[in-house]
Amino acid sequence: MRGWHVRNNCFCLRLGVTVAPSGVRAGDSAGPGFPTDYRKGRIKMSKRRIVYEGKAKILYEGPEPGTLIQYFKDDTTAFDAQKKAVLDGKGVLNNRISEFIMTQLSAIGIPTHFIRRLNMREQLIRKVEIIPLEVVVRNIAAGSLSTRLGMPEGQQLPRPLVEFYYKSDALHDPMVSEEHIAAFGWATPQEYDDIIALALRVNDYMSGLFAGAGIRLVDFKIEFGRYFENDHDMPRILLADEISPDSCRLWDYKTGEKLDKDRFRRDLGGVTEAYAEVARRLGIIKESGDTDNVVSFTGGSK
Ligand code: ADP
Ligand code: AIR
Ligand code: ASP
Repeated sequence: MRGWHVRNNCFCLRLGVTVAPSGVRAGDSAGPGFPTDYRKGRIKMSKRRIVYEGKAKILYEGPEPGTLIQYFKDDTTAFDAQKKAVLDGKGVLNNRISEFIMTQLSAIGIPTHFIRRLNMREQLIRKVEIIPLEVVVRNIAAGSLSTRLGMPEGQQLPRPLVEFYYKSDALHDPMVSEEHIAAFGWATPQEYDDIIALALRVNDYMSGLFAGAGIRLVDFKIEFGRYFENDHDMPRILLADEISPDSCRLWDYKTGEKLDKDRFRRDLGGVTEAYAEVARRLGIIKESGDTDNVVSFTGGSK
């Protein structure tokens, strides 16, 4: 098995940019105030309008109507942001991993918000009206399901389970049923059916994708939104947000080692290194043999 542990407290990845141990990242059109011209969008970074800043990402106004730029931060939170850290390079990895997975899903006909990656931390996406539901698909008992039902972590579930949580940090994302979704109009019955069908297809495809990389897809969370192509048409449901080790539970097939955000939630250390291992196994980045175009993460990744 390929090891993924940090060697000498520093390991290197070919990501195409250089990341300094902290602070400004070369080749990385960082946050606001960075006067970079987009070839296509012609938006000066310093003039971009922030539409929304969340815990892990920033959404900027996009270059064309109906688009947004999704910026992946290094910020990491858990337990409704009670626990916080900045993990050097995490945003770069999540941007690349989410791009990779969304592209693969599009290729099998799952409609997604992803248009194209702009740089190491940003991607152009279609702006959607987010359906206020976190859709969780589970293959193996873990996390809140294990706590709620007293089921040991690691127990295979008889079939994939789809669960819904109402997106509200203030209410701690409570679990809801089809009844709540219909009664409160969060999704129409047709949208509800479409979301379940899409979520199961995403699970099917991703389970195979990760299995091929020696990784067990335990569970994951996805979000959907309504995309209005033009004012008169019915909206289309698109897969939105991100798919990354922040939103999935990923266990090494052989060792059971966690390669996802639980490393942060449970203080296991080596968070960014685990995300990098996922990217490496998916073939997104290569183990570096040379020294050019190298991202170097040094320490402090917990
Ligand atoms: P949070 O809002 O939970 O702090 P993030 O920091 O990940 O989470 O912020 C990203 C926000 O962008 C999320 O609230 C998500 O619902 C929203 N979002 C994701 N994709 C799109 C999209 N294509 N259009 C509009 N909003 C989106
Ligand atoms: N998740 C839920 N809210 C935010 C995220 N990222 C993801 C977790 C896990 C799945 O949803 O990362 O993969 C189920 O989480 P839980 O806590 O309900 O067991
Ligand atoms: N991201 C959410 C939070 O910050 C939940 C989690 O992933 O644990 O609370």
